[in-house]
Amino acid sequence: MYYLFRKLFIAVLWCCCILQQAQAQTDLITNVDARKVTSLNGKWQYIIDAYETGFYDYRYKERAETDKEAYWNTDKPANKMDRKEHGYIERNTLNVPGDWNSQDPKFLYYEGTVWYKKSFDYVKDQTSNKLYLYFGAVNYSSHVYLNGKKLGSHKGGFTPFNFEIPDSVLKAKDNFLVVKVDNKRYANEVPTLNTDWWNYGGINRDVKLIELTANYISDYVVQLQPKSATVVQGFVNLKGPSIQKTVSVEIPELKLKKTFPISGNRAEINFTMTKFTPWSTENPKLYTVTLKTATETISERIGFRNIETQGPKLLLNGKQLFLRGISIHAEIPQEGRRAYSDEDARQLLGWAKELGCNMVRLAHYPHDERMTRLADSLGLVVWSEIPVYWTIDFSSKEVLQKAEQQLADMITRDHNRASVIVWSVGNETPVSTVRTNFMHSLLNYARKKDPSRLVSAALEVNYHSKENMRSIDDPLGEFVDIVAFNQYLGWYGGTPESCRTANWTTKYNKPLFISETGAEAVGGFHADDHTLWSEEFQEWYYKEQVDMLKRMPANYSGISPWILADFRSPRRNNPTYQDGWNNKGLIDHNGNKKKAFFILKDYYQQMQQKFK
Ligand code: GCB
Repeated sequence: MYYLFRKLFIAVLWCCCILQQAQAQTDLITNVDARKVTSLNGKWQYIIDAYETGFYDYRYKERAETDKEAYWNTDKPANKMDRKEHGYIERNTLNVPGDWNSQDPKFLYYEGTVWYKKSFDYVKDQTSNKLYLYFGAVNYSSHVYLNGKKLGSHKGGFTPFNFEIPDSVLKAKDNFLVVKVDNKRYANEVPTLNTDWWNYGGINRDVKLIELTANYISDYVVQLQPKSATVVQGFVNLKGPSIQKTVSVEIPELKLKKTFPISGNRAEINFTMTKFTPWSTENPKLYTVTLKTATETISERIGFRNIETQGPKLLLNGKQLFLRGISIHAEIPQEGRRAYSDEDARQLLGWAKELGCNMVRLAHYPHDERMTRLADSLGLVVWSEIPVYWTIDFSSKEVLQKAEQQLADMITRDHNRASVIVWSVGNETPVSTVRTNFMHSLLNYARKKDPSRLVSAALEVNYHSKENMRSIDDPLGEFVDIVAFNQYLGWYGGTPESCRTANWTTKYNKPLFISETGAEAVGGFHADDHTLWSEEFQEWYYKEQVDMLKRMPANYSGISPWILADFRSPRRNNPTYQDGWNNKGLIDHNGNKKKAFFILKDYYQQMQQKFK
């Protein structure tokens, strides 16, 4: 009997944990900038804590909340005899947002714990209002404390999260906010130990306080129903005591106002829009959409468009779309750092526009929200991805849950962005039954959460020496909407001439997309085109690739070469030509365009004419 009770007790506890996790997930507040926001960006003081002394005691036991040696507790000695072995000081500050690696040479290769501290004053407008602390992204895991109390913890380096600040914890003056940030890599995390990008640690995106009314809109979708050109379908989710009866959706430019009943803190949205201009890459029309409840009004600019596939064709608003893309890392090459600002987004997407792109692949993880918002207004369609990269532990349920969480948060943050057309669940994952099941679950998860967009993943190519045939027959192709693959013919294997005789095929009657191709070149290094690492070699590689594209199967629907700009990578250790950089960029460390940039630009001009 005792054992039965014990089992029952454990089962109940487990259920509570699951419920709590689900709660944390649905809690993500969207369209944060339309709320009452106070930025906590700026200088934060820090402590480097390689041994995690602030978190574990000398027996390596997690410190109690009240432990005065814990780094979330005050660093001020109470009196002359109070021994303090930690302290935050003006001399040690980091900019937030921003990775730590690029801010001081001592951090360049650092992987471990850094404690961040910020003081702030805050008085709410109304005592009944709720206050949240919002992080755009912290890489990788974080524990957040305010005035010595733990607000929560989070894992995942590229997705937003928020914690409520209870009234009992908030002070009017001098709040002591501490965040433990740890970017150590682990085999059972997402991404895993091995990637081809710099593991930039830190509070890499904006930090905000968000004040909301007691009952507030946490999330909503106002988007065209799949396959419909006129029906808007969606929902509004509210949080807090269920006091609201209705929510209205207004689009003043269309003189449209619809009211929907709220039941159980949720309203289902459904209405028809006739005379409106759909969002497209040529005309990225956005409308101001306003949501109103009795206590809250929030607006944002939203575009309405339809994306679908019909057999081998990709259609935007019913018209065939050819993707003139480029892959992008969230990195500013001239400074070798993570991108985090409006100016950064303008630089990266501005370069993509100069190249003649109508599409960007935001690799290999969700980028800053600024990127998808700017893509909305520039008319760039977006492929958005989670860092399920290479050799994730596909056998682990726990890893699958972590990947799902990142997928859910990426979708929730951006599901009103017209620009985002594809949710990608990963990149170059090695074929096996466990991996296919894992990836298939993620595809299903994304589809269920957002039926209005396409799902995909970047796959690998199978080489058959007979007839020099390269085929895309990864079993995951069965479950994706777009069959995407990476190929480096002429760089990893063969010379660019190999492109002339290569044949391509796929068994899937779906749009075929080349999610990567590329070769390295050191910006400013000139030689003949048969000299590896020279701009001329990279130019030749692109010429041969472009010629080969003419012989792609009929379902070939676009390409996003690797990559817009050079980026740091610890895997790249040729001391003469790499020195810690992957130089496949079409733009170099100084922001200069390499010769290959113009080959791709020419190709895109031709393709734009062809698909007019
Ligand atoms: C790939 C990966 C990408 C790498 C690239 C390379 O296939 O998807 O993350 O950076 O190749 O440069 O090798």
